[in-house]
Amino acid sequence: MEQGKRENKSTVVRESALLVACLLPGFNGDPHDPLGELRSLADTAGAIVVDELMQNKHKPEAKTFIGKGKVSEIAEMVRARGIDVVIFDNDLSPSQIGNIEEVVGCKVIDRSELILDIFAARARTHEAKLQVELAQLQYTYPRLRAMWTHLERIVGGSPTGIGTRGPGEQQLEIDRRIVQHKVSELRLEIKENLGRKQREVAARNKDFFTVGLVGYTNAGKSTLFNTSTDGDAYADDKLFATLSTRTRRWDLGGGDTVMLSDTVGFVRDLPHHLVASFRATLEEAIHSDLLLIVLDVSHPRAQQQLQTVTEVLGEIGADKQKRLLVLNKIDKIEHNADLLVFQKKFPEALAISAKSGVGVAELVERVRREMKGDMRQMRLAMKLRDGRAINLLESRAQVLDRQYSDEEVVMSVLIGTRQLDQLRATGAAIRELKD
Ligand SMILES: Nc1nc2c(ncn2[C@@H]2O[C@H](COP(=O)(O)OP(=O)(O)OP(=O)(O)O)[C@@H](O)[C@H]2O)c(=O)[nH]1
Ligand SMILES: [Mg+2]
Repeated sequence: MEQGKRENKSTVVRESALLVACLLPGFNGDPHDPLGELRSLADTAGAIVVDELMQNKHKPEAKTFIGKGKVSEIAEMVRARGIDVVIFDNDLSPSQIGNIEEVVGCKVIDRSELILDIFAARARTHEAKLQVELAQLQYTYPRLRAMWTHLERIVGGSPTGIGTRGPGEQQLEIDRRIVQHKVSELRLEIKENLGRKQREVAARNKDFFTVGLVGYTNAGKSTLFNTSTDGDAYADDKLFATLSTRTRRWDLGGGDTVMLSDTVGFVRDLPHHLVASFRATLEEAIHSDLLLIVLDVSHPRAQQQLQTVTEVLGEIGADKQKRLLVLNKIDKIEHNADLLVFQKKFPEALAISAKSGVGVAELVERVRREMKGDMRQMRLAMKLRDGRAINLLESRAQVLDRQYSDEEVVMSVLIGTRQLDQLRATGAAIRELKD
């Protein structure tokens, strides 16, 4: 299942890159290191960052986004340092890319394209590959013609490297009609997958309390997933280490089990096509009973990352369930004040280190509490022939007493209110006896 049939059409090429950011009012990245995240993204994509350039502006130029003088400066740097690709932190229009490429004489890509490229290289499952392919086609569609002519002129033949992966060189040549046909085919396949996924998720939700791990990329979701379950999710100090969802049993101890899902990380200014096509991947998170928002609280931009995560959760429609904020990587925090700020603002939040395990026991207790709801002592009656209901109750509740009659068993149990609702939702016929 992990290895889809679809071949990855990309090859990672070590290209020398120049990073460019045009800082506009309202810039929501790191003011102390505005190119920090783009640098990590470029590095993840396999580029070698040779130089960086920034410009403050009140508003972008219509033709080239950054100023004319800066474009000449870039052209100069490209020639002097043998740069293969110029990567913009801003999102550019197809014609802006064309205009800049004309002057600088090498490939120009923007932030969205870079992110798409990383997703293309990382996608492993059939589903993730379909989604990336669709997002790439939708993204490149408006710039299809411009791109092809420019690439031909610039690289003199088949394009290679960052930003040219994906739909592939032949597909850039083909008629737009064919691309559109392909887009609707992919949409259909993804829709069918989504339908199947929704049925799977609904079935699982009937039997288990489900918990979704969400958060900014590199927050430590997969690390927490691995320590909590026997899951072997790939965790690495790279952006977008995880691209598809994994769900595993999380044994909370004391006979309590929930289902835990690890998901793709979020990033600011995620191309919106990508958000839409990754909906299926996030299905588990959208419909989980509880969301754990994992935040790298040691990160200088933790506040903004949390905001991005909250926004994306709204966009994908994961806004109905209870959320619990998990402040991760507390072992890495240099100034305790940084943690206190969050704890003061979010008194409900849990501070943990997924790596060392500090705080994980408290997290388990909180999840258990969420899963069970308020604990109550009750007397519940079930038909003896309803073995499933009896089994469920025996395994989920603390049974204090059992009284059998010919047809019924009456159990005195200590059980959470939410837990009882869940048992009833499975169709188990459980009758409450009032004293
Ligand atoms: N110091 C420290 N490092 C951590 C902790 N948790 C995770 N890490 C490290 O942070 C990096 C990212 O961890 P992952 O678990 O891959 O992060 P993720 O949220 O799954 O990232 P994506 O899959 O890219 O969204 C890895 O190098 C982990 O070892 C922690 O509590 N403390
Ligand atoms: Mg991960």
